[in-house]
Amino acid sequence: MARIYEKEINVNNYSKEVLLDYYKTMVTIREFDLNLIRLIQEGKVSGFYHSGIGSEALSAGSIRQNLTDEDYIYYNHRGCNQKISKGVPLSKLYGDFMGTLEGTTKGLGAGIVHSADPSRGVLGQAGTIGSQLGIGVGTAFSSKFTGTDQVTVIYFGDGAASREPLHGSLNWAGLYKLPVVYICENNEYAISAHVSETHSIKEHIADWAEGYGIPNCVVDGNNVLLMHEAVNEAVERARRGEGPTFIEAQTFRHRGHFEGDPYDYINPDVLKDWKENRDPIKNFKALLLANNIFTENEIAAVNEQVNSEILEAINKAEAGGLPNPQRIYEGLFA
Ligand SMILES: Cc1ncc(C[n+]2csc(CCOP(=O)(O)OP(=O)(O)O)c2C)c(N)n1
Repeated sequence: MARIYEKEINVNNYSKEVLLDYYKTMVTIREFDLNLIRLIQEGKVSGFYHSGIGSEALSAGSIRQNLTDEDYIYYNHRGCNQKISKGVPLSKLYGDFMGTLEGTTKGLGAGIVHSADPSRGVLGQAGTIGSQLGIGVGTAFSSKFTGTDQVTVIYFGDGAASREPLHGSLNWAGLYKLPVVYICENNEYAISAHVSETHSIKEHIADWAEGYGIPNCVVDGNNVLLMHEAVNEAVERARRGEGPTFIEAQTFRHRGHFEGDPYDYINPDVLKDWKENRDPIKNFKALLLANNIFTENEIAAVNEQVNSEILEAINKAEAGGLPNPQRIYEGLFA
């Protein structure tokens, strides 16, 4: 049975600089998302968008202080949270949504799931949910056999974890002790299907890892410091060559599966509880204020700075301009 990850955390053991970085990253993720939704509503961005609001701590905590540009991540389809945490410039992400030359695909457009930034180890997702579980084992293999200390982190949802690619991936990573950290973003729903309707395992998704001999745990994914600690142990373990770890991070979506989903299959009291009592940013801000690490004024200044960086990024993305038709032939090999 998966271990519940618990640890006494003393916020004073973290430097103010690091705490600021966590707070700013989470606020940036949320404001990026809210502004993207605004752009969709204004008709400036089209296509599906899967909001990551409510799960900011999961990405910021796992990535910011644990991974370098050399480490690889495969994000999930709510993955702007992860791309922002890994340092992909906001203008490039907006550019991909707008289809402008500023985007990582330089005008081909990408929406949420087809962007990549190899210079920061962001290698993409895959067309179908869970496919990144197989591809991630490939990069971990390359790191192991070329003798680097790079770690591959694979993000996927509870729905993706109900598919077969998880098992092939766990088997291979367990067999070869590959430097992989599996992070299952368990927000309880795959579109409208509750996790109890998609998994034969009745306790925790992390229990799947048990059969493959892979250490595993269940962690509160909305607690940014706890998330950092759990992933730190897993990353260090992978760097020492001791193999993969499976982390099930519990969280909840504040919005529907995609923008436009009425989200009427959720119990409103449950949603209210997550928003009011388990919001990762609200709780982290309260912790910082209660410990006199930041003042209200300092927090307000960070929020203001984030807002101006977001607007600057949107302007830069728009100014990138649309590509000419010749663009589709660039990078074409056959
Ligand atoms: C193989 C495959 N089946 C179905 C889909 C359509 N689809 C996209 S997201 C999604 C739900 C995924 O749920 P989960 O993995 O829990 O992630 P969440 O949306 O909750 O973050 C589905 C069914 C797909 N992209 N690929």
